[in-house]
Amino acid sequence: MKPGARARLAILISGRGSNLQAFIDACAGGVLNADICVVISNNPAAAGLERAAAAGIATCCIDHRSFASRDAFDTALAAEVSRRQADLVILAGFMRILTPAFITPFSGRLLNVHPSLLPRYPGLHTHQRALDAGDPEAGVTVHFVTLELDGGPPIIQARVPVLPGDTAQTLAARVIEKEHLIYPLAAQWHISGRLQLTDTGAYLDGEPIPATGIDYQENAH
Ligand code: NHR
Ligand code: GAR
Repeated sequence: MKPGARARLAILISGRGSNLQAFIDACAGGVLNADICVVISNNPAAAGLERAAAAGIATCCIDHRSFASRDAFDTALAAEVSRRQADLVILAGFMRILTPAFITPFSGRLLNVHPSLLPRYPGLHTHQRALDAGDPEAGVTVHFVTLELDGGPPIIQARVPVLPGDTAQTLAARVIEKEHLIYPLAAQWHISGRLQLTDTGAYLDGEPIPATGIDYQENAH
């Protein structure tokens, strides 16, 4: 990418697309020096596809159910992202586990937002698991995607309190507000060349990022 050029983002979704909306807003509002070149869903019914179309963004549905294997699905997904010449791939509520056929070509340019304080609760049902464990706080992590599910190096993490009477739904609503703040911020770090993934982990401005990511404090970035 030429210095100062607008980056091309491919955003992968499976559902509602509120994180996608945060990226649409961040691109339009100048927070992100980027354009979304395509929104891809594995799920034809994803509401996020309509948000993208409403914003004039190219959409594409690659239904995993029409492929014989994960590998074949991932190969088709990778071909679409490559065809759009994306600089950075954003998983935004994308619900299919990815194989090397997708991870390898985009390694270092592939981010995910996961709704827990990793390394706690990789995988699914994170909010219920935090409640069941009696955790006093919960949160969200943006991380580089590697082959290890939700195990790639964290970039940034934001915390919220767990409040009396919380359900998985009320907790999720508190967490997702933070997702919408930290995910575009991490993407902008990547786009501006500040963020790197190497064999020894993730770096911001050449400094190793702590094992649980940079702690997001509002008004302090
Ligand atoms: N792929 C790899 N290789 N590494 C990661 O870190 C990934 C990934 C794919 C998706 C997102 C992740 C999350 O943030 C993500 C990270 C789906 C599942 C899952 O179990 C787990 C974690 C995540 C996404 N998916 C089931 C599957 O069989 C399907 C579940 C469903 O359709 O509801 O793929 O939490
Ligand atoms: C978000 O909370 C995201 O962190 C989570 O799904 C939600 C998607 O919301 N991701 C995962 O659980 C990935 N397995 P959205 O579609 O409104 O952005």
